[in-house]
Amino acid sequence: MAIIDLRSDTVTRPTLAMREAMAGAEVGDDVFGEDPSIRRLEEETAALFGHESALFAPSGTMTNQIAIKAHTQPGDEMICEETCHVYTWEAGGPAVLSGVTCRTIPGDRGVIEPGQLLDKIRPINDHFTRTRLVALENTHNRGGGRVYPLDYIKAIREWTRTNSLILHCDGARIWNAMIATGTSAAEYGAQFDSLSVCFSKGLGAPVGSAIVGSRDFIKRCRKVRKLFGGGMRQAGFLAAAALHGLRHHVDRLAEDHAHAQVLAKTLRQLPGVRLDPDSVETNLIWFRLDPTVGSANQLVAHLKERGILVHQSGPELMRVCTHLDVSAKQIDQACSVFEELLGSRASRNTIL
Ligand code: TLP
Repeated sequence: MAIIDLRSDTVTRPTLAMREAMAGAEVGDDVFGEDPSIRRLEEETAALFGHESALFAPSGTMTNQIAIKAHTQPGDEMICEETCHVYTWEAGGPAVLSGVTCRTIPGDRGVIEPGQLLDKIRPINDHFTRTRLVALENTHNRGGGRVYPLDYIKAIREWTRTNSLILHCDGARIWNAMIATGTSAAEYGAQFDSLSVCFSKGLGAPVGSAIVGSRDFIKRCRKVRKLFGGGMRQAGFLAAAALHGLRHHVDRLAEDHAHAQVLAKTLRQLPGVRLDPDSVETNLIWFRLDPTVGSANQLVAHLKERGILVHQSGPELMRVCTHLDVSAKQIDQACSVFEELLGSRASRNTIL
């Protein structure tokens, strides 16, 4: 049975063309700064976002945490949205790795309104931490792949600048935001001191992320990457895959977004299913199952028996994600299975 894996866009396997690019990659020792493929990827990524420099690293978690450490001193505070990845899903990285406290703010589908920030800077006083950094996530994972509105980002940028704070973007899926809105990488890049961007999600590379920022900042990041054990040697094979994704897989994200709309339309119509949030802007759909219909455990197990994998988060909450390895035909198949399992009682073949 062919598996339709909707758990995450991290599950994609390299395409044939990507594998060919990997096989032909020129490589060297990147800890010595001698891997030509990594240097090319770093230069191209930095230029795309209009920044001076970039640094390749094994994961988005590592690039976010390197950026936080390079921007802060122990005892500093970072402001972020309460369900964001850097705070919720990175194993307490800011506290463990950087000695940084997080001041979390409730968002609307992951988005903090600029006005919510105005009273959040701690006064300079012996009692308080130093407010140092603000981190935004675009698109926002738990916010249902919501795109951060550009006018909000600009207003927050203005406020951080006026108050000498640093603004970081967790742009693991910034490519999806670019395609959903037509905003260029350079326009997003201009709003932030640093961005973490992932090649191993929508762009389909097997491994790898980059931090983008000023030359001085990236120099500090390089040292932190070494400290975190993220210095790789002949990793140009991975950079070649990332570069292939960057050059060939950005525009096609529109397909993933269209597929997500098809899935969302089906899920919305099913009794007992509630999208959370209801709006779907890119490739992520979070949804809840009413416990009177069945548990997420049961649904996940029934879907798995039929070859459909979804991500589960707790007793009611699940996520499906569209990506390069799921075709339009497979999306239709997945919709049919959801309908078979959860459609109106009259037409339902299986009761959870
Ligand atoms: N997110 C993963 C899981 O950790 C939840 C996923 O399947 O979505 N920022 C954001 C916004 C992310 O969603 C992720 C991955 C990361 C950073 C971390 O990237 P990796 O997995 O490369 O460390």
